[in-house]
Amino acid sequence: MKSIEDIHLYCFTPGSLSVGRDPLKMVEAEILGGADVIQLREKEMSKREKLEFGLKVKDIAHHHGVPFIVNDDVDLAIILDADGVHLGQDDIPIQYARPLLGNKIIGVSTHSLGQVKKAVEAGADYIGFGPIFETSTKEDREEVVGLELLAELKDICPIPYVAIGGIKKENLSGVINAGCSRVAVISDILLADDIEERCKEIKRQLMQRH
Ligand code: 3NM
Repeated sequence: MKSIEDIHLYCFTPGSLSVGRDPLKMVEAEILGGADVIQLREKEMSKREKLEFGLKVKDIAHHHGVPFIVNDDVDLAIILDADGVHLGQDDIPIQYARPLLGNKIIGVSTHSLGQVKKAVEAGADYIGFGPIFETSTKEDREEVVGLELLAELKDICPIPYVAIGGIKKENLSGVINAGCSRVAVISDILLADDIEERCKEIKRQLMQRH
């Protein structure tokens, strides 16, 4: 199984972006294209639907040796025996999640250097940092943090950090030039005609400069 250090291309279940395609096939295409982790991120499913769908996603991810992470829901992460959970700033604080999750992976979304520092101190295993660029994927999105702030993380963040928000094949070089070879991408990958190929193109760029 890949570890957190191996995470360069961070991918997601499609949510509303499946638009008629089979969501499990989309996840498999991401993995075949080089996704290093899959996050269950389904804003429109009930908890029960997420549970049933999550079991199938976990099977596919684990079949390929890829970790499976649950967004937001600590309880679902435990029930699904996921490899970890990803917590937003409004979710259960890491201090409460850690005793329940033991040594499972805990990732935290951050939108400022202050939030990064706090998440590291609280014992996060990795950080999501964004939005790097404008994005319409997230409804309650924060102010764009930009590439300059991203570049500052290199010296101050002792754990792996993943850039997120508006990252596309076309603007990826800016992220890499800011010293970051770990990215989380939703729409550019899940709306691509050929998901596997888009992942491969992004992964190739990330690994070239890593
Ligand atoms: N979190 P896309 S931005 C899920 O800033 C998410 O923490 C963000 O989607 C953050 O790749 C974002 O389509 C949306 O822009 C990312």
